[in-house]
Amino acid sequence: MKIIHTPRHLGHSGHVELNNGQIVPAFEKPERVAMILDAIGARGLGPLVEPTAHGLDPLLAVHDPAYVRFLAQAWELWTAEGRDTPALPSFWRAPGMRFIEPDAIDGKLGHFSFDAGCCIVAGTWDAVQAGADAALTGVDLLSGGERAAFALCRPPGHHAHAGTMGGYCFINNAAVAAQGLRDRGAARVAILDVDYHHGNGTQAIFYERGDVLVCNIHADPMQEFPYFLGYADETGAGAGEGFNANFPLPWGTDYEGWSAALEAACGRVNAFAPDALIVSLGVDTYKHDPISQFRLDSPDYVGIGRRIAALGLPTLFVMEGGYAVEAIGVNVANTLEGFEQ
Ligand code: SP5
Ligand code: ZN
Repeated sequence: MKIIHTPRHLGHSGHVELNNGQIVPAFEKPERVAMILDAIGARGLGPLVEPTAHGLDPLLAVHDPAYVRFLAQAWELWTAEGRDTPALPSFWRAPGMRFIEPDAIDGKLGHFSFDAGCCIVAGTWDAVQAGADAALTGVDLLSGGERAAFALCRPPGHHAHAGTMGGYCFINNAAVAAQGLRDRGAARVAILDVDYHHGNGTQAIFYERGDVLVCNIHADPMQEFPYFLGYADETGAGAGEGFNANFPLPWGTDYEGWSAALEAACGRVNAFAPDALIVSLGVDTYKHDPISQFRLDSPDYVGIGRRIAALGLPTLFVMEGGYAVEAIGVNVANTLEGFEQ
């Protein structure tokens, strides 16, 4: 299958995050993509193709205009204050405070974020746009009749809401792609999110819609980030009632427990009979992931790919998380190989 990649992700580098009460180098770093490319090359997967530019309209189809404007201007506004350090939010509103976009960049950073996981540097916005273009190029490939494609997006996207960044995510690439497929004529699109963390942004964007089914398999938010969304009783609302499915699992879950949830999620996808499938592919379910607590092993990803292939749907894989750099390439390549077997 075609792998959509551009080196423009390299602009999002040298950033930091707040972890265990300390500012540390970000876990979400450029080496992740280098390792995936190495493994893809070693297996003869591919070919690699460059994303084509799709502009801002497809982003604005799922994101708020004020948020996209903020992302485009943030670095300029931050450096205008005389700073050259990475821009990290550290002020947020509490319930009872006003939902307002301040003029000050520090206020804007808080207004448009839900954690200190999204750090902005000079090349962040260009990398983010390139990632969204990769997802949209995947949409083009599926619309053109390809059975599958892999958008090697970096930074990831599934934590980003319509107007909020968080969890290393700025633009929700999977949501942009799902809407892109709808706009290209797909009546129903399913999103299967297998990242270790709940895809809160994707869920929120489609929560009141019946045309996009969102299924999430993830660490129980009672124990794990993003904490405030991803519970089993979140089933959709309004026209979207019944079109959101969460499968929260406890810390320590191994492939036996995880694959049972995958089976249930695949049942939901099948029943929905979508025209296309988007897989939010995170491999932070891996047993040695530095920030995660599941116990999947590298060979398990072959089984994941094979089970997803058995759905028999045009499938766009969109890269999300995975922070065990030494194994991320093997785990992603195993998934894609399992799919193609
Ligand atoms: C796309 C994606 O996978 N984003 C993940 C963002 C996770 N950010 C918060 C993680 C909190 C982890 N706490 C780890 C404690 C390690 N001792
Ligand atoms: Zn994750």
